[in-house]
Amino acid sequence: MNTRRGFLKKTALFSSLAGVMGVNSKAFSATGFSNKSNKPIVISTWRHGIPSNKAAWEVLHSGGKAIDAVEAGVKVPEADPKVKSVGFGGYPDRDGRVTLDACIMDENQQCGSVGCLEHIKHPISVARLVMDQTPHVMLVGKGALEFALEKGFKKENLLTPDTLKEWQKMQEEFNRNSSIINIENHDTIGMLALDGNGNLSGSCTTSGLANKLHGRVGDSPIIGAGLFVDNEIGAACATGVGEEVIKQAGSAMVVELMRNGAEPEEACKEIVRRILKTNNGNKNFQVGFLALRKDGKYGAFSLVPGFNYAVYDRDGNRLIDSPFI
Ligand code: SD4
Repeated sequence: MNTRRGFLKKTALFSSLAGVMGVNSKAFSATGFSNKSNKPIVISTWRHGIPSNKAAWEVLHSGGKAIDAVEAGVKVPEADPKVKSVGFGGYPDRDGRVTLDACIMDENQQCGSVGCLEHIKHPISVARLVMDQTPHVMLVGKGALEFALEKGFKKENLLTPDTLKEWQKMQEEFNRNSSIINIENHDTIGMLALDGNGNLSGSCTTSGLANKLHGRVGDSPIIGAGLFVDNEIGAACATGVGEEVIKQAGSAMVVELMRNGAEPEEACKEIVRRILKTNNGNKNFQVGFLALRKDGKYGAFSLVPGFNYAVYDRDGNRLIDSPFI
């Protein structure tokens, strides 16, 4: 019975059952989800989340901190040339340059970020140093590169022969005046972790939209858009067309909705709905959100089918298809 009366009836039934079973009803949320935390846990976007989660889990399982787990986790696809939308081997911009965006955020709401960074394989570790060793949050372009080199990172060519070949083929398809994102072509990794001490952290790293204008920065390095962590409430990250995510302050809003009582999936769905609305119901692109609540409950939602995410908790590491509109 899907009425208020039905809800009240179910609530009453639950309360009396809890009483009979000697269960403390305060141990359950309004949705019946146990407040006992599902921790540690790490979740991340797309199929390459599986090996990334594995690296993060090693940190979490040995008692490490969420912030170290989310850095170690996303370094896996950053170094993998087969992952064409993150780090080394990522698709270049319209001018053939690989420019990377990344950010990281910890349980104290400390954060660091780099935008349009070239020649550095692990932008997430540069973002971590911006957080740990500077009074700033964000460094971009030449300044970010200079900072990385100063900190001992190696300057590398990130464009692999394989990616170059694909990019050259893409040029025939793309209109040179716009950066179109193909629905299958966005594999940003966003990762959220809750450690054994109950602390949350997140990371996000990408080469962004293939064929973007040089200098374009997406949502992924923007705190509140591509990633947001509030250790009292939960964390969220985004994937897909970054411009749409930025316009909604997507990840911060997902966390805010959870603060106001929305379930993780429901919170993600609401922001996807807002994006759909501002696009007048047009669905020829993809956006997806992933959320992890303080108690370890997680959820996701995307605009169109195809988005999946990896979850590693005490039940193992698995890939889950996201619901969509
Ligand atoms: C961006 N959000 O730069 C990224 C694109 C992406 O999975 O690959 N998302 O807009």
